Amino acid sequence: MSPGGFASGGDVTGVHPAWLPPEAMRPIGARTVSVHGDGLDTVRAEVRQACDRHGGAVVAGGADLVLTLSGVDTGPDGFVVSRDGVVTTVAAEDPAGLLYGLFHVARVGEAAFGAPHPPGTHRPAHGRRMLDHWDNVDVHPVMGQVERGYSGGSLFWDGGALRADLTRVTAYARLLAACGVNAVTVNNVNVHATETLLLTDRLADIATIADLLRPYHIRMHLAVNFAAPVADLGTADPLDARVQAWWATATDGVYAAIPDFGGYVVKADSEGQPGPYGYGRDHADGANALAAALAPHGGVVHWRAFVYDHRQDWRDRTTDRARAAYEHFAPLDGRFLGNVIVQVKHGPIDFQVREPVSPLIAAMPATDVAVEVQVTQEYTGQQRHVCYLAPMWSEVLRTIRTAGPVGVSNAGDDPFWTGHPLAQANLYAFGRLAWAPDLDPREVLDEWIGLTFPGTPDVVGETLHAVMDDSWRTYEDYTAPLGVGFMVRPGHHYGPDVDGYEYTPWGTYHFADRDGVGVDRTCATGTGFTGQYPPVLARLYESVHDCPDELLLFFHHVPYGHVLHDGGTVIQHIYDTHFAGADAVAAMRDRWAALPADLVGPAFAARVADLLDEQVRGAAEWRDQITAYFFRKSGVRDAHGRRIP
Ligand code: GCW
Repeated sequence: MSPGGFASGGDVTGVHPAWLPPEAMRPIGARTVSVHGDGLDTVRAEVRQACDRHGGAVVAGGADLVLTLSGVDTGPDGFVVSRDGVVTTVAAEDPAGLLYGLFHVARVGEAAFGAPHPPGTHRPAHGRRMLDHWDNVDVHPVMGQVERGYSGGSLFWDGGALRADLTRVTAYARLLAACGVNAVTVNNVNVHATETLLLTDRLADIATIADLLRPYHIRMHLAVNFAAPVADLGTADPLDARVQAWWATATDGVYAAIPDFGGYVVKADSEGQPGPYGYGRDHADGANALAAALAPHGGVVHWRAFVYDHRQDWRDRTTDRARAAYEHFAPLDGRFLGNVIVQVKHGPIDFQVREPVSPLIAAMPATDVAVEVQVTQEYTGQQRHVCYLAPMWSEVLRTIRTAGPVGVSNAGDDPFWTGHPLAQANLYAFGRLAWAPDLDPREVLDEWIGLTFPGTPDVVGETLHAVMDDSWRTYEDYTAPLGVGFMVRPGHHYGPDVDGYEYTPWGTYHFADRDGVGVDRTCATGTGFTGQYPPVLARLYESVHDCPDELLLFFHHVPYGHVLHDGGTVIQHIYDTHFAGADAVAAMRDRWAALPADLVGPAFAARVADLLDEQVRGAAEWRDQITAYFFRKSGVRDAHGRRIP
């Protein structure tokens, strides 16, 4: 049977494969399995289904695979796997750990039943591994049902109401558990009027979703509007006792409906959302008011640091959006209550293809910090372009130890879950890197391939690696030279527009003129942003000679003839990478076309092929606009004499 025929993520008809289709459970289901312990309903149901399908049996003792709750010392969610020659044993100290252990066996496959090995312990690097959905309850007139969503509608909401059929929420929960995610928000951080009511009048809706997530050990969090108390009190001043009491009462109500509720996510004083500045208070005052209400219940506040001036004057060269998060938050270190987590975008600006790591992450030693990455591909091809993001996230997550990553989800009600079928790998990789940041992105991709297309010939994996491994750098090649970002069409952010944002209030990103390009963010002559880094990095970025090439134009304004570490000039690099990037995309399309469609299922193969056509078109447009723009600015010809329009 070809994988295209599988229902995925459980038995959901019409949905095309994601990881863990029933066939991927064969290593478990074809054996005898015994399960020991209480609170293991989900584990038992998974095992029973797998055995029903693959001919194995659930037995009381004497099994090939023993799954047991016992006193092993793994910590929450951890598990221990051992094999003594004939029996593979997975032991965990809590039911979540045993579920993760079961999915681990599915991932490892037959190898879990091979040579004997001593107990190996698996523990997540982070206790909380969270996905945020930017889903609107009402269809927003500009942003639609899902803000920056490229996968159809919301899995949870449909035109103002909770979906009538929530079958796919259960399937989604299963997929998330199988990659390690254990916390989810189901509404947009831009909390509009209807969504504000989720906290109060429409609590039953989120309680219903929480009930579906719970069997897979996923806790519900909610994005809330800082101004929610205004409707009742006329104020949301976080230091006003009535406001604090309002949050305490509302939060008690939430926990009465959802006893294991995780907490709140807040976007405040950002892009028009209300916040503490409106009352002359700061972000610690704001976050602490909500944190105090959650603390008695064990909940947390994720308070976003994405605060900047989106009404700046492009003529003013001292304002630098990159500086903003640090300026607003670093001085507050030490003032947040213990259950506040400051949620920081991985780069200082906004999920661009290439940014340095945000200096704020290292600047708050006394505060829990979560790093936020964008799984939904707003700035990385909008799930029309292949862009496997694990290599980018891995660079950040493996070097920085924080409270736990947060990803903006890319899933929706699309039959492939993620619009572009290959974008499923980003969702999977987010969960795996949140669990184990040191994993090699190529191995993570191998896992996704193995779980999505179990038992297929090697050519499937080879093709997927060829198309995906370097796709992030390829996307960078044709869109964002040497750290320049935001050359996108304003509003929807798809496709090239070099000056689209250059003279707008949202920030200025390339400063190209006839002599040179790049943003001078040095302390010596620029905006001083480099000074926000710890000394070693500050020195590295401050020096035009030492700054890594890929970030050169993020930190420096240089002449077009400036020579890079590889000996080429900036302008020639811009030409070369754009031609090479567009060529690489054409090669990706050819490679995909050579894969027999039935190996991945005809629908899957066709959707990827269609989207690769669009990526080839899009990459050529990027190449032509960027090379033409910089040729016209600089007057420097391409050393290889290629055609620049
Ligand atoms: O990059 C921007 C997006 C907005 C988003 C914002 C944020 C939810 O364009 O759509 O709003 O980031 O992260 O809050």
